[in-house]
Amino acid sequence: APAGSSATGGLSGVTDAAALTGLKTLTQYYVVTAFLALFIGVMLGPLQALNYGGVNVYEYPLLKALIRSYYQGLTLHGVLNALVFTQFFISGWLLYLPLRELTQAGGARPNLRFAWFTYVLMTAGLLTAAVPLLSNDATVLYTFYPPLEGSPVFYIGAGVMVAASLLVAGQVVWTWLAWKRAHPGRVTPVVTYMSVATWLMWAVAALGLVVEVVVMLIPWSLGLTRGVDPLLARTLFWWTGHPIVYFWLLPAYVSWYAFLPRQAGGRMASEGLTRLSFAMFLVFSVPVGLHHQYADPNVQSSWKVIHMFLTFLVAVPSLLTAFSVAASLEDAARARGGRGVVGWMRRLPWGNASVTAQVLAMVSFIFGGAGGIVNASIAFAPVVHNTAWIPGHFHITVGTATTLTFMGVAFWLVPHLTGKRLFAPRAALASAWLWFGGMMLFALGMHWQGLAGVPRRAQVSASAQQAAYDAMNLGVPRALTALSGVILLVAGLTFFTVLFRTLLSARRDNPEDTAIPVSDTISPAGASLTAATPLVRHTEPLLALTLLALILVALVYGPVIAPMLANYQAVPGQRLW
Ligand code: HAS
Ligand code: HEM
Ligand code: CU
Repeated sequence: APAGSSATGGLSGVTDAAALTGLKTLTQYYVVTAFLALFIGVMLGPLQALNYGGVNVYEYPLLKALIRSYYQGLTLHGVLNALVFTQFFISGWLLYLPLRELTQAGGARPNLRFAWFTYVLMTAGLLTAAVPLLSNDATVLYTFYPPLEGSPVFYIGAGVMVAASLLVAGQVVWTWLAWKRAHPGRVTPVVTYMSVATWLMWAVAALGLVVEVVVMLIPWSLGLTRGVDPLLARTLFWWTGHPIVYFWLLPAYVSWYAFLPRQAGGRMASEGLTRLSFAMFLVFSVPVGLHHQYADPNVQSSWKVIHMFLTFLVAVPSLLTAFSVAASLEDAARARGGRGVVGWMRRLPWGNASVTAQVLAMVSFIFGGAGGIVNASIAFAPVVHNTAWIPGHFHITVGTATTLTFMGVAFWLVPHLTGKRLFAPRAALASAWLWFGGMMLFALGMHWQGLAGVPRRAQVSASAQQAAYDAMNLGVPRALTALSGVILLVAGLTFFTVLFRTLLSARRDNPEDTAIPVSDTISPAGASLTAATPLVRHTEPLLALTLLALILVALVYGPVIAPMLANYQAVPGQRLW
């Protein structure tokens, strides 16, 4: 790599090697903060699973001293797991990978000072939001729908966190553009391509939430406005709320496409197809939010149906991904001597905790994705909406496809970043199977209860609701749900023991310190754009695709939001806890 000055400014004189070492330390901070949040969040989950097993543990004095109510616990669980863990992990992962790849390709260098600034800002946002969450002043659940009104400190902290993530997005895009200027006519390396596409998608997605929080919720919770319009707030929330699930999923796809094949002994199937999937996510992830609002009044059904069809369209790149990653796993297993139509699967390296965790995460996602298609179908939605089916759906998407993939990644990433050996690889392997088994049972129990009509977000085990719940005769799914909570507690404790013992070990003797498992490709894209296939050439201009995404969003949200603005209903806040 050329030793020239930093293309991102501010760091001339620092060598590439020193910049990469600094980036490793920063990434470690992001990843460890993420897992600390997950640790607390996951410890609350089994209590909720017991609730859906008919066992109320929220009256125990010890627990009562820690959390005031079921809903304070549920708010912490949703926020820490789905918002904090994901955002910190992804900000580290999708900052490190592209900046490292671009630095190694030459002509671009990370601006470490700016990168640290974003980490400090994000952490400051988290600590700010944590105060009202812990003091029971923002028990508004992770969706914070108005007119539920939390402390302004919560909305400000959350807003700062999101702003920090957008600065990470900015740094990655900026560095990529600097690299492009230094290498005209070159094809963007594939890991950077996937990362930049994900960040650009998130930038378009985040607009809804930013407007909701900055223009509506913060002034309102500070008492500067009389009220807010709940319908408009929900619409802006789901503008971001659906694509945020792809912001959680695509970083897992990066691993499935780029690293898992090498770890399993095979190759990525096709770089062109990989780029096509990410380009499709960039364009189609956002204009689908109404599939969370089929039950909302005052939104025209025709727009709900249009969002439904666009939802089916955005399932296509996931189906492409299923094909591609299955092909690369088959390539790996056959290279290891696998035979037969399905028999090859036995030859995957099932002894490797990182591979096993990720393959199991994929298996869970087959069911999670199928359930998503059911949710999205406007004819089925009324049966499952607001029932226990929905937590069933998202614990095998974000709770497993994403989380178990990130756990599997951590099994090589943490040793890579720290130079420390993975503690107890067999315990790591056990934690992956326990998590997968626990979540599949959880999903079975919760989907089943949902079909029977058990509501989500309900303390069904509390005395006021217990009789009605008992009368539903759901012994089997209730038992499955309670049992899954216990299995998941064991899984979580095993995983965190492995992780924290690895981090706390004094020895830095990991022989694979520098290895990132980058896969070769069966059909590569090549280096030069002029020689590349039309697919590669047309998916390369990510900024133009972002513009296309913005136009599409304006087309399908403009006519939905305009009448809401024209009929703005200022509703005063409520505090129900
Ligand atoms: Fe969802 C609600 C529809 C994907 C998360 N979703 C939620 C909520 C969350 C969530 C958190 O349309 C709750 C929000 C709340 O609190 O109210 N979802 C979908 C659809 C998809 C989908 C159509 N969801 C996700 C992902 C998530 C996630 C991804 C997180 C990461 N979801 C909905 C709808 C609702 C909803 C409605 C609202 C429900 C309501 O009524 O409130 C699609 O993107 C899914 C496409 C996926 C596939 C599967 C592809 C399979 C792959 C694996 C292949 C495996 C292999 C393994 C190769 C088509 C890629 C091979 C194995 C070997 C052994 C070799
Ligand atoms: C909600 C259990 C891990 C994200 C729930 C609910 C249960 C539960 C029973 C439904 C509560 C209700 O609707 O009243 C568990 C267990 C876990 C676990 C036993 C593992 C030990 C996770 C993970 C994530 C996650 C890893 C994401 C990374 C969520 C979210 C909600 C939720 C976003 C929705 C909160 C809301 O409705 O406001 N969890 N969970 N959970 N869980 Fe988990
Ligand atoms: Cu959605």
